[in-house]
Amino acid sequence: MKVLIALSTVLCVVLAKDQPRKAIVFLQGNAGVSGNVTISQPSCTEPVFIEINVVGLTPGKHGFHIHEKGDLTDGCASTGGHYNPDKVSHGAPNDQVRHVGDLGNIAADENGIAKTSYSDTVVSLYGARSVLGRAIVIHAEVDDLGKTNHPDSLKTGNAGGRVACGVIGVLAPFDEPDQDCGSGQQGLMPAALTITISLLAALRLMVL
Ligand SMILES: *[C@@H]1O[C@H](CO)[C@@H](O)[C@H](O)[C@H]1NC(C)=O
Ligand SMILES: [Cu+2]
Ligand SMILES: [Zn+2]
Repeated sequence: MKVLIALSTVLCVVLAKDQPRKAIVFLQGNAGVSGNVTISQPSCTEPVFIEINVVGLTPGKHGFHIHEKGDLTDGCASTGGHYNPDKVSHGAPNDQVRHVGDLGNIAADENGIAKTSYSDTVVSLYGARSVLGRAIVIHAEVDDLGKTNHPDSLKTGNAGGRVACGVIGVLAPFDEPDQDCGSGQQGLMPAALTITISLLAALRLMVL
């Protein structure tokens, strides 16, 4: 069993051949909120590390999401809904069921500053589900994480208006092809993925 796990991991790493990626988000809004977010990922098989620096917020929690479009034509209003390629319900960052873009809340102190960092295993800078080119949006209110009876709870977390946003752009330029951990489309990747997924499925069956 350990051999199988090792094999499937090696297969993914070898075929992915990825370099580290790093993204920058320059946050702006009409409400005096500004700041930046960096998203770093050492390889396609490792979690992203998100570093957040925001000023000008009202004290307390604010919904913090990745929205599907990097379109700021109409300010934060034109960034679309939460990035949700799986078409599932809104949730908390640690929930099994969540939008890819569901990063929960950031908390501003009494001076309106939110400075924090954490890892996330769902967001990725690689492949078909990469968040590069999409947007980060900060909301006026707290994201209820899909846990209240409000009609919007399982759609948006009822986090209110959009006070700042920015496009997720490339910070560390990379030039390797955009091979994918999860749904490759070219060359060896589909075969490798099928093998990896079959191995993992077999492991699941053995465990159950
Ligand atoms: C993000 O903002 C912080 C605080 O203003 C600043 O120190 C940092 O250099 C910024 N990061 C980038 C990558 O611009
Ligand atoms: Cu949002
Ligand atoms: Zn959501």
